[in-house]
Amino acid sequence: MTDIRDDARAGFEAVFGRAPDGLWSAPGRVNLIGEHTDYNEGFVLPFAIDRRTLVALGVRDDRRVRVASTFADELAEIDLDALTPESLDGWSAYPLGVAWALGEHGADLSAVPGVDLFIDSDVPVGAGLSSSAAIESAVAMALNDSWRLGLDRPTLARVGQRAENVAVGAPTGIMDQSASLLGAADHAVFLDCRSLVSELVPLGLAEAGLAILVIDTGVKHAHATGGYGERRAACERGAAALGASSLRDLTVDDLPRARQLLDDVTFRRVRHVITENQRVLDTVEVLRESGAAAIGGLLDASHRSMRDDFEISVPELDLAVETAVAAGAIGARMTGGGFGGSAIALVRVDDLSRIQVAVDNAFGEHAYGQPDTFVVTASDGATRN
Ligand code: GAF
Repeated sequence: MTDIRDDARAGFEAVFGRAPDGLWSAPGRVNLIGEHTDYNEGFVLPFAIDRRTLVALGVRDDRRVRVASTFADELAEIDLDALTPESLDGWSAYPLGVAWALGEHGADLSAVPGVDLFIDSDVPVGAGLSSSAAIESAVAMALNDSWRLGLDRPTLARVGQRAENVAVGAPTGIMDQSASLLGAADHAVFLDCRSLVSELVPLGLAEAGLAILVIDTGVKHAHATGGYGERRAACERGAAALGASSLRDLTVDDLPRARQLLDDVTFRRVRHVITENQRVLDTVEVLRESGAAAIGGLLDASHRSMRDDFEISVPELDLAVETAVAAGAIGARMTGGGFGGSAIALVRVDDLSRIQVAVDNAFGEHAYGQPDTFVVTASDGATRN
């Protein structure tokens, strides 16, 4: 089996006719708990996974930036002096948007050289595992190092988010890029999305004989269109009606008042975010005091809240979650932005194959396409390879 690093180097050489100067990589992520809380300045608990995006980079002697990848045929090309969000579209808006956003976050790009980039990835696209944040984080690290910009990882996470918000046009929060840049093996990233202070929380899965199983339903989602932005708007509307600058400022004690002041839909959106923030705090506490085997109820409650209150699940995700739990998973929930993508199940290693078979069978019985199921491990964040 060839290493994806060799593939990225070979891909660079095939397109650009020379060896790259360096190789960087950044992982996708699974969110253990804390969904749609990041843009509400709340709490999240994702971890970086062992699926990565590789960027091979070669410095040029002019100001052109050229990007090729394994997931698109065309070579995108632009002059650094012409780089604006409006000049970007398609998949290359992710990497080129990062180059633009670095300039927006204090980097002086007036004298940096152009670069050739080749991108390869084994993070599945559209599966809710943050393939886009993995591209942004890998490119941000590669350019930060090559251009000697000296930006720290939390700033690079904001650069990636800015690229996604402005160049790609998806109104997403800071969670995915933070997981990709700040993750560490066997740990989850507990991030306060208001202060951007983060802490690594040990997961201890292997020692406890546990694993996280990803169930990729194959239902594709995109956050630049549709429900994601609508949910974000509902949260902002709810916070404003309750006199709060963000839902982070509200707790479960505010729910009776929210019930009185808000229409039913907005109330349920708000209730999800408020209770989900509390579930993140509870999960961190339970992980520390009792270990991962004790967080199943919190994962299940999170899924119900997303299904019933935030309404971002789909039948395939519900089936994955229900089947996994019925077959013995300790807990399960959809992960990521929703409207498709993946569920995660916390399982005993001994139960893994039984749960995988149960999920496959259930999808077959419902005549849904076969899901892709695989174990992920918590891995290190973005790095130079
Ligand atoms: C997507 C977004 F990119 C994140 O910022 C976050 O809002 C998540 O959906 C939902 O928790 O992954």
